[in-house]
Amino acid sequence: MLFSKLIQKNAHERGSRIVLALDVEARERRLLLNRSLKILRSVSDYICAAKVNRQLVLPLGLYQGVQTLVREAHRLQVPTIMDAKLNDVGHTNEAIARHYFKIGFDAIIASPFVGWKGALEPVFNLSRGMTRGMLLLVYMSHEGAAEGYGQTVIDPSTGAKSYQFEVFAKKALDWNADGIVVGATHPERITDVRRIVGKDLAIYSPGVGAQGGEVARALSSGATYLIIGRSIFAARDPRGAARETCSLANQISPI
Ligand code: NUP
Repeated sequence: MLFSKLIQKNAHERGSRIVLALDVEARERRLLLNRSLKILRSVSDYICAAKVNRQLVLPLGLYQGVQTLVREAHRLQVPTIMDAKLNDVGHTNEAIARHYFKIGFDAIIASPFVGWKGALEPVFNLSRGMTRGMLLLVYMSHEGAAEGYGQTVIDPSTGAKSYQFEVFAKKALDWNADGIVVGATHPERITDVRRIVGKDLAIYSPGVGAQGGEVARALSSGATYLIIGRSIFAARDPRGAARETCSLANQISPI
């Protein structure tokens, strides 16, 4: 099943638009793996996917470390996203993506700054061949995102001016991405991007809670899924926090 359909199906079945960001920390490897597994199991009813980034891959290792987590997520019927923010030349992007797909990740996040030819094209081809998903960063959640994603750029062939994020949103359509990432801390950018991509492309929005973004603003601006880490996993009761966020999201935008 296409990744976009897989996550949509799961979101409907669980009644949740929350993608859990598992950025857990611990002083040693075994503890880190156990803590991550515990959080994943405790909130799995209230999430539509789980996301891992290199903060976890580095201390745990991929094979046998993160792989254990991905297998457990799949046992719980939770799709997994690798937040690799791929941004190298094609052959290394492809080799990196192959490792992530090999251990079972259902989708990978990439940075569109590197472009298509000789950079992301091989990864998109690989993902299509393996029926996995590709998500593209379109406007990040941090303050400095404006320095790159908010720049005014000039199309070299037509001379037309636009914002960098507008170009990326259009590329996501051209490249047939399975979803895009736009920060919840910039709800007006979510609205702009939604206008460009139409209603069908999923917008994944990180930055709710710990980074200051709001569930209601992000969803009413057009976000499809919310990527949430610390305000769930670092809560005293992660399951309760996930349940509450889920029901708040459903009040704003029922799934
Ligand atoms: O623009 C982005 N902002 C962001 O925070 C793109 C991301 N992928 N993320 C990720 O979302 C970040 O790496 C982290 O895993 C998660 C947000 O976590 P939190 O702020 O909810 O704890």
